[in-house]
Amino acid sequence: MQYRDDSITPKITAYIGMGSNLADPLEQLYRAREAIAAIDDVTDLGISSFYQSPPMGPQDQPDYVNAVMKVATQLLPLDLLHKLQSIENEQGRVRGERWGARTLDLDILLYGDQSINLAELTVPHVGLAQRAFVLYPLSEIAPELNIAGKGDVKDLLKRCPLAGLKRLDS
Ligand code: A4P
Ligand code: MG
Repeated sequence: MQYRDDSITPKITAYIGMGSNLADPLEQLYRAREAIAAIDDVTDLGISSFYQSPPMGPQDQPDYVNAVMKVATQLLPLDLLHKLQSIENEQGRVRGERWGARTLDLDILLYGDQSINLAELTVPHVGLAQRAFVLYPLSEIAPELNIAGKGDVKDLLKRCPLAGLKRLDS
């Protein structure tokens, strides 16, 4: 954990992309939300509806369920990433082939308006502007969002094919 002074560190609004396609995906996402909300110094500011979509990447895997969660935090980006990776591991994430099936995937989509280019962390998340399973849930909870260098979420959404995405009844 890096040093910081809580009295001067502002709270950052971050958006976390959540995905699962194994071992009861909806249940995985419910559990993940609770685990994220329980991280010290993370406040749950809400979650989108849940969306089902066919896999992007290898096709020999089940459909995914995705959602986007909004949080406020003073955690530094890498500290937040490591907390999210611990939650993935606790929920049985096994890292196999890239874009392969997983019990839980937690991606930092946005961290305030910061651009981060580290070996371990790219923010905004690389696929953000092209993926229906990210843009639809994100636009639900942040319809007025502008993503630096990419544009308004509303406009990105208009250009993004649905690709089989369906909103699940809650
Ligand atoms: N990493 C870099 N930037 C970030 C970030 N912003 N948030 C690094 C989280 N991690 C980030 O991730 C690999 C490495 O990315 C991490 O070690 C971290 O340091 P991973 O979760 O281990 O592997 P991955 O998820 O298989 O790879 P990748 O490239 O992150 O895949 P994506 O972009 O997460 O896509 N189809 C549907 N329908 N729905 C999905 O949610 N998801 C994927 C995975 C594929 N197909 C899908 C879906
Ligand atoms: Mg990932």
